Amino acid sequence: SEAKALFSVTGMTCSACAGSVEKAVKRLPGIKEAVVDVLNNRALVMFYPSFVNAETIRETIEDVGFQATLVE
Ligand code: 9UX
Repeated sequence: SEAKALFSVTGMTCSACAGSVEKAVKRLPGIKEAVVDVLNNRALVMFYPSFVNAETIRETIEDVGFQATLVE
């Protein structure tokens, strides 16, 4: 089954920032979809919990250079 995580991501100031976050998250194993909304500072990720978890996704976003917190 799949799970969904919504993150608040601060520091993204242009659409290329959002693209970098999407690309990094999608490189992780077990990601079904990642959509990053630069205007609302949100990243929505659908994933398979057998392969990856929300904390790993959050750390991946931070590795790109943005602060990320799990919203729900
Ligand atoms: Mo846009 Mo984001 O020029 O780090 S890519 S601000």
